[in-house]
This record gives sequence, structure tokens and C-alpha cells, in this order.
Amino acid sequence: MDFDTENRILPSDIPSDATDFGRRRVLSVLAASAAAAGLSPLSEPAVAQAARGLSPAAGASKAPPVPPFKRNARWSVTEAPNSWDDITTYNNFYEFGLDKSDPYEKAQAFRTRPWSVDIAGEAEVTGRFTLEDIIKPHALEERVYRFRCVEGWSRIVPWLGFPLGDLLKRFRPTSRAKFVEMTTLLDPRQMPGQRTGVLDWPYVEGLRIDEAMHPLTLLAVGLHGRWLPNQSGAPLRLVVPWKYGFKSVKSIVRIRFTERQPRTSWNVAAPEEYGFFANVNPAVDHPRWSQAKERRIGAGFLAPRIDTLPFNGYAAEVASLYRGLDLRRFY
Ligand SMILES: Nc1nc2c(c(=O)[nH]1)N[C@H]1C(S)=C(S)[C@@H](COP(=O)(O)O)O[C@H]1N2
Ligand SMILES: [Mo]
Repeated sequence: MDFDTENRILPSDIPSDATDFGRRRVLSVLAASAAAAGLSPLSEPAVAQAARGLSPAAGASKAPPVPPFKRNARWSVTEAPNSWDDITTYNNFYEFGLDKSDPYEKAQAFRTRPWSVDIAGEAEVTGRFTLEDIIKPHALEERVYRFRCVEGWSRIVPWLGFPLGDLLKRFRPTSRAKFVEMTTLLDPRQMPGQRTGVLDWPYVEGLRIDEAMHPLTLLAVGLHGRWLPNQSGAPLRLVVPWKYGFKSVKSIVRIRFTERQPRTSWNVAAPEEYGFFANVNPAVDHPRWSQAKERRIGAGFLAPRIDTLPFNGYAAEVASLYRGLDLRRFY
């Protein structure tokens, strides 16, 4: 059988370090420019409360209703989306285990509100912001995107979110900001997978700044018109539809602007197998399997595999970002 290659697990023995998430120092804040950007960094007491899992404001731990939104046809494919069940019961979220059913089964009690995101690095505005401050100014829209995992499965997802670039601009990245690094929550008490050494936690991903600013690059907060369920990366996850799924980091707590290319989890774990760019490319095989075709989730195991498209079908929109790059070498 060569359906999915599910043995992504590497023979790595990296011990899982004790977390210091709750003790992380609060990053410096340029209060004046933050206010100018319409952002109010969390006060110290609120940070302490959030770190203890307490709500800094009444009601902040309960998700509000999903605001009204429209589908953005310009950036949506016309293929029919997969069902809610197709999208939320077969997942990769190694923090909750390696089986596809683990995230659905083991992430139910994961607390995603209150939530805050640290903004750091090469930007005029840095500091810690509540999820509400992050999301509030952005009109949510639905984008129906193709999604292709490096393991060889795919599906069609109606994400709810807003362009990452619109958020990043609010922090006014400096001219030294050449990359953006994004990091998942580190909390082994809630995430049993982080008590194992399968990856060097926390999960880190990154994009070149022009990739991050591309209008297709989405920060998702929901899918199928509902808030993201935990297994899908609540409350905030990246979606980069022309790249293999591992670039789409889940449950983000930190965004850092950097001058140098960030060290990203899968690239560090297995550099021969997972590149930094990770653009979907049917012409470049993974060292252990072909990337020419994919299995569409929900189509049934007997359905023939379908052709994988260059840049996952988004070549017209993004191929120009990689002019001059040897796409066989920079995979
Ligand atoms: N923090 C974190 N983010 C992650 C992963 C993970 O294990 N941990 N898996 C990645 C991989 S390999 C894929 S294919 C997608 C899966 O997203 P989905 O489960 O919502 O389809 O999440 C990506 N983001
Ligand atoms: Mo993946």
C-alpha cells in the first residue's frame, strides 16, 4: 500500500525541554507607536493572569459569535469544499500525537481563550497583544483554498480569516525585516506530544517577507463559518495554500520579524526531506515518495489519485515570487 506515507516520525532523540512559557519575559513595548497603530499591548497584570490561564476581562475566555462575513470569490477555488468532518477528524498536530485521529481526540480540552500573541523583532511596534486586539480591526472573509500535505493527501477547505499581510503592516516592520517567524504555543501540560522528542518544540515556521505579504497568505480563525476547532489550530493558524501543509503553523503565540532566515521545525528535523520554501512541486519527489499525485480526502480509498499541480494550483499568483530560484534545489 502506498496511500499516505504516514511515517513522518523521525528517529530523533531530542529530549523535550521543560517549558518556560509561563515565565517568558514580556517583550518591550513601544507604547506610543502601538497606540498609533490602534494596538494596546497587554498590561503586566493581564499578562500574568493570561499566563495562569485566567481571564483578564470578564467574558474573554468565551468565544464571541462569529461575525458576519462574505466569501472572497477572487481568491477562492470553485471546487466543492470538504465536509466539516473531513477537515476536523483527520489532522496533523503533533503536539497532540502522531495519529491522524489524535488531534481530534486529544485536543478537545485545550484552552485557547484567553490567548495572546507576542510580536517581536524588526518592527516599530512590538509587545504582547490579546487575540481580540489581533483580530478586531480585520474584516473576516471566507477563502476556499486547496490544501496539500507533504504526505500526499489533500482537501478543499473553506477558511475564515484575513490576509496575514494586513496584520503585519500594523506593526510597521523595519527595512531589516526580511523574514517572518511564527511559533506555536509551548505547553507540555496541555500538549502531550510536547512531552516526547519527536520534534524540537515549540513548532516553528517561517516565510520570506514577500511571501508573508502575498494576498493569498491567510491567518485563519475559522472554517466552514465557525471558529477553528482546537485540532485545526485554534485560535489562530497560518494558511499558505501554495506550500506543503507543514508550513501552515497552528495555534500561534509569537510572530517575529527577522533579518535572517528562521530555523523552522521540519527543516531542522530533516533538512534533506523538508525545505524552507516547501512550495508544492509535483516534479520534485520527496526522498521517500513521489509528489506527482495526491489522494483527495473524502473521495474514498478506491478513488484514483489526482495530479498534484505546481504551486498547488496557484502558479499564476505566486510563481513570480521565485524567479531566479532553482525550484529543484530550493524546495
Ligand atoms: N503546531 C503545529 N502546526 C502544524 C502541524 C503540527 O504538527 N504542529 N502540522 C502541520 C502539517 S504537517 C499539516 S499537513 C497541517 C495540517 O493542518 P490540518 O490538520 O488543519 O489539516 O498543519 C501543519 N501545522
Ligand atoms: Mo503535512
